Amino acid sequence: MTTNDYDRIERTTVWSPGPGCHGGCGVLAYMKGDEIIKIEGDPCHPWNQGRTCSRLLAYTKFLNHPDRILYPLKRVGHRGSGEFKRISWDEALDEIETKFKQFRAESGAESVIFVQGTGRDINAPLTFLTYAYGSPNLSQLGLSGQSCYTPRITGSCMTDGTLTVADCSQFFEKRYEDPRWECPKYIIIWATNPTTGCPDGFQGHWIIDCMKRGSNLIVVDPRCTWVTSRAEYHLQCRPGSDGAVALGMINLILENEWYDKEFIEKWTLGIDKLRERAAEYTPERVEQLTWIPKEILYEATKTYAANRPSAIHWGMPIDMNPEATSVAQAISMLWCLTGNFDVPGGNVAARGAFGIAMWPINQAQVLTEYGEEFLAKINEKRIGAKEYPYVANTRLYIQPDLAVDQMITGDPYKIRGMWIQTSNMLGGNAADINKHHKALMNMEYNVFVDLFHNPTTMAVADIILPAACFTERNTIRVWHTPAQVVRKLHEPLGEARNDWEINFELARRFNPEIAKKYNTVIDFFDEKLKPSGYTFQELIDNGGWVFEKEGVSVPYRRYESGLLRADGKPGFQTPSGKIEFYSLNHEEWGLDPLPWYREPPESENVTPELMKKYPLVMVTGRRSPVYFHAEHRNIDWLREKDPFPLVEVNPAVAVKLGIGDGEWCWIENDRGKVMRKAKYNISMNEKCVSVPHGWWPPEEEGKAPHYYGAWKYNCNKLVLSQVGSSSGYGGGAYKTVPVRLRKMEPGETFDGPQIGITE
Ligand SMILES: Nc1nc2c(c(=O)[nH]1)N[C@H]1C(S)=C(S)[C@@H](COP(=O)(O)OP(=O)(O)OC[C@H]3O[C@@H](n4cnc5c(=O)[nH]c(N)nc54)[C@H](O)[C@@H]3O)O[C@H]1N2
Ligand SMILES: Nc1nc2c(c(=O)[nH]1)N[C@H]1C(S)=C(S)[C@@H](COP(=O)(O)OP(=O)(O)OC[C@H]3O[C@@H](n4cnc5c(=O)[nH]c(N)nc54)[C@H](O)[C@@H]3O)O[C@H]1N2
Ligand code: SF4
Ligand SMILES: [Mo]
Repeated sequence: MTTNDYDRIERTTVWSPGPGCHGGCGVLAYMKGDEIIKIEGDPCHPWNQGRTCSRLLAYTKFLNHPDRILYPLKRVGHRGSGEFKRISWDEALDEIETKFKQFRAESGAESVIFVQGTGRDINAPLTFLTYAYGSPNLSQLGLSGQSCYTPRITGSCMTDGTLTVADCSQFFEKRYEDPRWECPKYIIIWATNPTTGCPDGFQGHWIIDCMKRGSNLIVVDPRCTWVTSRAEYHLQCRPGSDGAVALGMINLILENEWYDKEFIEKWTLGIDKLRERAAEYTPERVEQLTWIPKEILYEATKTYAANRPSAIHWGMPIDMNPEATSVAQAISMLWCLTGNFDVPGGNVAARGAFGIAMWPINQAQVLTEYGEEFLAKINEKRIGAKEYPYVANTRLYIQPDLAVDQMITGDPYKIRGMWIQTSNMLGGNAADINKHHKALMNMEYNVFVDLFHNPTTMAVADIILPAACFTERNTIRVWHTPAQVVRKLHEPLGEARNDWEINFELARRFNPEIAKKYNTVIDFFDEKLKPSGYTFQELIDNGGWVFEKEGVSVPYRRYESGLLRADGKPGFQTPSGKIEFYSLNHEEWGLDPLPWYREPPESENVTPELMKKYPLVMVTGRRSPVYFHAEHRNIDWLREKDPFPLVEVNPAVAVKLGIGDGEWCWIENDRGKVMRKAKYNISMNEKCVSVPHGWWPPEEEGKAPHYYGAWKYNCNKLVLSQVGSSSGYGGGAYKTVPVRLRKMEPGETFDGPQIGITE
């Protein structure tokens, strides 16, 4: 590219449509007129310091893709026919308004469920719309057990009252140069592959930056990855056994007195009860449960505890553990026991810049944002609030497994309409896609907001609104810091619109109070940004981002100054104000106050007969660097790097089954079968196979009954749904699926019924 190819470079930041991400990178857009020629990471932005992922680099391919939906569409044939016609925005919004108002008048606002996928820039606009309409049912429907992020957030809050993250200096503008920061001596990378995605507002490359500055690694992962190959200790655990790993480590720390006595005496509650519980997790028992040799667990635990400061960075498979909130509770105790809470180089409390909460992630924020009366009101009808204490008392999501049942049975009340924005349940998100298909078919009216067709829109959409890509839209971000803007660089293609603007317009129609309060969505952003001292436009003029200088989002030891509690008192946001090794919330809610380990619902220890029939543990959903979930298979630059739906298998296992490297084979269990291409991987545990999720090749037939091959390749067909923690959050069994592999005979193809295989 020469300087003649572009006429200017624009600076912005990224979140969501395009790379598809949890966001954060600073971005340089090389532009000519209204066209983006090329995109790069911004070297001046403290978050990514110039680095970025392949999906952002392929952005122009995504933005200009010929299959993008650019106009509102209305289904004209039967569901699954693939027949849609273009309609105007006015027609689309009028129709949605009329239908949803009718449902509200006839059946109550709870008869509409509002659905999102993962944390793209959607939590805030969706919360805004859901409560403007008046429904209590805000959801990540499909995500069995609400098994992403929420269990970690809510479970760890029981211990220390907050969400913490490994301290890689991300809360300081000068990053590694800031004198307040210290490099962690060890980082435990637990159930995450940070260099592949940048989940939960954390860029994986920060780990490498810390390694360059001296951090050593301990990795807890059944698989070998880039980080395990550089780790001092690789704890190769049995999938789903992290609770036992954590309790085993707690036991070692307490037995050997590797803890921080002074801190524990002053700031914590329940150490003796914890000691008693942890003693049940002897090294021998833990080795049996986790497959980790006890000597290695001993050495790794001692190393973590003896080297301060050290940090733990954790990932989503923890949320998919059985009893996941309890696992999160246990792991969070490790940083509390070892004096690594909110200290330089430890686990720091993660707060939105300037304390701004765009959407509440814990009870304190729910109450500050909405108040007790609101919470009591939505809990009357919120799905799962009566059954599950965490649903009622922590975050605002409903319990997704109960919701899908209710969509089918109508019990205790009928669900009539769905608003689905950033979610592709049948293409990669939901466990047991047959059941979700049935539930969605049962709805009277399904509205989607998306950029492309996918198996779910094809199968069940009645209306689709076209969403804008990130350079076509304005938004703000405080996850976690700095506070920053994503700004519109050019007009949207066709008639695509910013999710925020779509939701804002409908919110005004559903709720006149909103219409009175804000004229535009920018008014809302300005209100949210007030604590920063900037308006939306001023923040753009200031370069696009701002760090809080001192205050709630600035580490360290904020428990001493009262910054961690809503009432401003020193201590922690727990009922006792202390770190609780024995949870008083749990005691009140009738849950076990101490952490405990539960087996996966199907495993060698609980269903040995089933394991004889299906001897391999299928661990689904390891992330691909070139795809975000079920997106991007249609981007040729990305697809060529990872072209096929794979099953990674140890050659010793595959050879015995007669399956050659690169050959297609079947993965099956009692719930069905899917096709995959075998990839030999000598580092795979012989008892496990790794199967990436989200596969529906867009080049295959989209109409019923094919749905882009979702029923052929989507491993989630084999995943059990309806399992969960006693808390209500966590426990989706996506990582612990008993299966067998079978050679595909010549001429054999996918001939089974594509839908309803288990019906
Ligand atoms: N490129 C890309 N990035 C993404 C995504 C994407 O689809 N693509 N998705 C985003 C989303 S929503 C999420 S939730 C995050 C997820 O990202 P992470 O939380 O980092 O999870 P993964 O990258 O899936 O890495 C999980 C690692 O945990 C291991 N693992 C599997 N089961 C277990 C287990 O039971 N115990 C332990 N200890 N380890 C286990 C896997 O082998 C894998 O190496 O990534 C986000 N970022
Ligand atoms: N087997 C298995 N399944 C899994 C997982 C696993 O580990 N194993 N991981 C699970 C996890 S952790 C998660 S979070 C879920 C995620 O699941 P989802 O978040 O549902 O991800 P996708 O399936 O890619 O569907 C996202 C849809 O949103 C659209 N989209 C993308 N960005 C935007 C936007 O900004 N606006 C709008 N309106 N639409 C947009 C995309 O085009 C796509 O159709 O998947 C889960 N599925
Ligand atoms: S996925 Fe991560 S690296 Fe890629 S653009 Fe988004 S924030 Fe940046
Ligand atoms: Mo996720």
